[in-house]
Amino acid sequence: MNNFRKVFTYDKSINWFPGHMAKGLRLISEKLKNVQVIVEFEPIVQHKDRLIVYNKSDLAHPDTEAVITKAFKEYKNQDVVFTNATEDLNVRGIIKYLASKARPTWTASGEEFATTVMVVGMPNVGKSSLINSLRRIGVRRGKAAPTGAIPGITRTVAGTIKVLDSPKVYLIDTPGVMIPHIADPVAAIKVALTGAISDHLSDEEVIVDYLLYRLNQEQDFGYVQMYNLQEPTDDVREFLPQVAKYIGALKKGGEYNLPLAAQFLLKQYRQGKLGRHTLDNLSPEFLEQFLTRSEDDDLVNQSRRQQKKAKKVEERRVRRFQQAQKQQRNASGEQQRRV
Ligand SMILES: Nc1nc2c(ncn2[C@@H]2O[C@H](COP(=O)(O)OP(=O)(O)OP(=O)(O)O)[C@@H](O)[C@H]2O)c(=O)[nH]1
Ligand SMILES: [Mg+2]
Repeated sequence: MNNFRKVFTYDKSINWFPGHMAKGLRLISEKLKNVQVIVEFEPIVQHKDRLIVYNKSDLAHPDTEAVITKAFKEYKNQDVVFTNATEDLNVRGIIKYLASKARPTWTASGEEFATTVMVVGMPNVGKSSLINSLRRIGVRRGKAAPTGAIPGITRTVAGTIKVLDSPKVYLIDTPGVMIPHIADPVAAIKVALTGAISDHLSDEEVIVDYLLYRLNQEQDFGYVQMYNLQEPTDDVREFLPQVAKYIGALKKGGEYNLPLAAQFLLKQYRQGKLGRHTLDNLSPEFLEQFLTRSEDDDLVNQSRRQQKKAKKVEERRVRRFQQAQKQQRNASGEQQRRV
């Protein structure tokens, strides 16, 4: 079979901006003044010394690293680090870089050389895992930041976590943040497939359909043997029952449990069991456009603007409420006088 879909069509938009994310952006913006370096997973904050990290490199297509490194060098003159936080891969270099940024600061116990670093990025990319990894390597200490396989594990911007003693390097973990509305529905599905958006917000079957589309596009047919299929398929309604059958996902009446099969597949994909894939467009044209676009409007700026607007709306609401109360009081006073 080789008449696979050439494009994936989907037009439902996903909105996900939970309260902790809005608060996270506000706190990131407030605490920025105390930070020397930003370790970031995408442009969220500008005008700071920044180190760009591509984590979960074990899950990405092996060609990704060379292509991204070259493009960042060419268009941004910026180094990029590829890490695997679960295996402490390439984290030593990050510690060295952060240590090189240390400067004298005054603390309760006198002067010390220190760097304070904020780690920012989308949900579930491995920010907290990277902090734990840096800590394992830098001070040989155990896990300090909670981690988990679903987005939204880190809920707030808490205190600093020490990852090096001399000079002192402190890290600040932050909740995953992203734009409230991704305009392109297929882009949102990609983000959901990586696990950055809660699965239930989009349809799990649609995410699996996109996964199937990508596997076929890349001619990565390992799934055929893996789940006992006869041949590749481009139809998720054919694929999911096969997977349900293979894993024995049945409902009470004996029907296939398709949502369970979908969840199973997403988990497999996110653990790299379906191969190493990069969903981003890595064409030279796209990378040039992406890396030369204006960064004037980063997420923190957007969030500041949104907060200002929300404050005005709230002030207007309170004014209207007070006016209405006053009018009511006047009216009832009038009535009483008449009585
Ligand atoms: N394969 C792989 N998994 C990773 C890597 N780094 C982290 N993970 C896993 O990815 C999941 C998310 O990790 P977290 O560190 O909680 O991610 P986060 O960015 O802090 O997420 P939020 O706090 O929700 O924004 C966890 O299940 C980690 O074990 C990596 O380099 N490779
Ligand atoms: Mg976290």
